[in-house]
Amino acid sequence: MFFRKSEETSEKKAGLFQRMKQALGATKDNLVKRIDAVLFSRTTLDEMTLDELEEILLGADLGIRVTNRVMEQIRDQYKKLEIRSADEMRAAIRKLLLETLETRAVSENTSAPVPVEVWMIVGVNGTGKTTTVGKLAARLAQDGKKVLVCAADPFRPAAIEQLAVWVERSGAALVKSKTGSDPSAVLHDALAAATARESNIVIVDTAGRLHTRSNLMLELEKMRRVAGRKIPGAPHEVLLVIDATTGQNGLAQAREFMKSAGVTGLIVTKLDGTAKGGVLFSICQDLGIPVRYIGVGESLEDLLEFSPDAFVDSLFSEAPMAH
Ligand SMILES: Nc1nc2c(ncn2[C@@H]2O[C@H](COP(=O)(O)OP(=O)(O)O)[C@@H](O)[C@H]2O)c(=O)[nH]1
Ligand SMILES: [Mg+2]
Repeated sequence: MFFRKSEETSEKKAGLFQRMKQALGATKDNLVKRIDAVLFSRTTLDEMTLDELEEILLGADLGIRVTNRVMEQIRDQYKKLEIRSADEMRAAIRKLLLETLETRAVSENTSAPVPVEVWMIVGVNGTGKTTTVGKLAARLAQDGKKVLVCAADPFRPAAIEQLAVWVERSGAALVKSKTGSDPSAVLHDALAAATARESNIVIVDTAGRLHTRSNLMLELEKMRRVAGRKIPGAPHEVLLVIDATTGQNGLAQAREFMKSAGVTGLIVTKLDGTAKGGVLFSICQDLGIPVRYIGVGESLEDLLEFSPDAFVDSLFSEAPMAH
């Protein structure tokens, strides 16, 4: 039994890596294949090569800050003759990009185990919060956790119906708001239900907008206070969802949430739908907190745990084709 399980695990890992690779195909074409085309199509590396590389990084939505940081170091290593070949250049870029993703964790969670963990999922409308809540519920339930989902976005009844189907299918429980009711009141009910049912984890879906942006931020703050009063240390995670297809624009919106929502981690969605997945490097560097999960499709199993190594490997793993 034990061996079977570990076999299954490594098989599962390989499957997950394949799924990530497939989802990142367009980004890979737009970033790594173009880097390879520039590096391996000529016999010498020169200033023009460096300029072209810079353009590729910008074109793949890595943003000015990441591009400048990477290119400064590449130019420096090139001048010092530490980089002398296309292979060395490719390896240096890969290493620098990996370093961009290695953000430090906000706080190492060393506190005593709590009876029930509360995770709030926040972000702009349409980024994929509700979908992600459903995926997370399924995932954590599969890991043997007793999950309760709190649907606290009062403005999207149709979305709640969809969420209800997923939550039910995954064996989790759902506490939902009545249209127009106060999200904090729903959260209050959900936390009471979680305590009564001895749930291990509550995942809270929130609204992406209320009447105004500042109203939303105030409501999120209120929800955090309500959670903290009912359960020690709650919310234990506030995960900000960012839609990769919105690029640098989505990053600007994310900064607003960073200011007041107490964000502890990131979830980057829709990486399957864009050639500009390079924005993830920019997100990591600019926001400085860890990406926890990535969304790679619209179905229940399309949420992967994020690992910097796996992400960079899935972009760079294939040897460059001869040109
Ligand atoms: N391709 C793709 N679509 C996604 C992903 N995550 C969410 N979506 C889609 O994005 C749309 C908005 O999602 P929703 O969860 O309602 O966003 P919310 O407003 O933040 O709650 C839906 O059509 C989802 O199917 C993803 O990882 N990949
Ligand atoms: Mg929603």
